[in-house]
Amino acid sequence: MRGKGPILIVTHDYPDPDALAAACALQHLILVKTNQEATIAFGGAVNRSENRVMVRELEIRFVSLAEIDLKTFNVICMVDTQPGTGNNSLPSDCPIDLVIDHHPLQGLTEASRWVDVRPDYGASATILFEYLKTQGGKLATKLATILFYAIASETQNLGRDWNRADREAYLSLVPLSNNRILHEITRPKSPRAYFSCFASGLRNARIYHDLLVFNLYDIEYPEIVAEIADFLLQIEGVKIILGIGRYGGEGVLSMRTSSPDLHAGKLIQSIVAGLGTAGGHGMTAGGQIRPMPASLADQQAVEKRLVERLLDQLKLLWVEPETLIAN
Ligand SMILES: [Mn+2]
Repeated sequence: MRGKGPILIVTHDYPDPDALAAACALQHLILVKTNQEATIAFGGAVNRSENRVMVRELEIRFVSLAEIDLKTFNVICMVDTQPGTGNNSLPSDCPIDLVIDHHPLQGLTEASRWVDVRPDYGASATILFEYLKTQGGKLATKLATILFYAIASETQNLGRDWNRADREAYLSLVPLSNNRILHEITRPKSPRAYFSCFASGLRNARIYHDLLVFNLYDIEYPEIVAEIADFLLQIEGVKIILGIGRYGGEGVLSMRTSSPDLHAGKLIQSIVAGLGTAGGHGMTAGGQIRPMPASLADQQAVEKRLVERLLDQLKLLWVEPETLIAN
């Protein structure tokens, strides 16, 4: 990259802490090695309260992908996502120079010059941590805190989809991180509208055997589906969650399971086939339905189709669902 001119780092839309941390770490590495300030960009926004505090407290700088002219960049990097996955807003014909990710390898990625995809890793932040470690030098507190929070939140403190490298990175980052900021990030204040959305998720939740499905219909921001899915996985007797919402004319799907053998990433791909894009890891996955119809009845029809496919994949018979809480 040295001497090539302006560098862009793209991550997935509505980035989570892992995507932001991987982008910041790559930006730092590029600065140290080439003395150039790379630009971080993505589609959508950062909405989840925890992530907003993280961006503010750790001074993460980024721009909206919609507002930049791609032609002004000579080098394009991608982290925590890959070309053609459907969860980033880079045009699919845009050549990518570097891809670093921990999701399963995509065919289009292989055209890039630097490809480092490690699906066995719990976090993209762990991969970038290894790059920084190899370069030597001390990690500044802010960057260490960003990386630590990314690994902690992505793996739920080494509880899901983690490997030995994640554990090593996590442990070496503990003494370097700012614990006051970490506390502020993990205990953020949220607007009242967030709690209404939670309440509608709880009221809507229906249980088929050990599968729980909830539909939030039109939502104010897409990240809320994954957050409620994480929360509902704590219900006794529930092994798998499918969360649904609608945002910007698209369906937002989130899948969570407490049994990695079910492989959420493969399951969600099989139920979304022909309706949109999806992917993920053993215990967490996400997807997009394109388009998601606007009327309530049509959204319910899409949901019914997804549930039927999912029950089929899980080899479960159709049953009348039970509601989670009495209405
Ligand atoms: Mn990630």
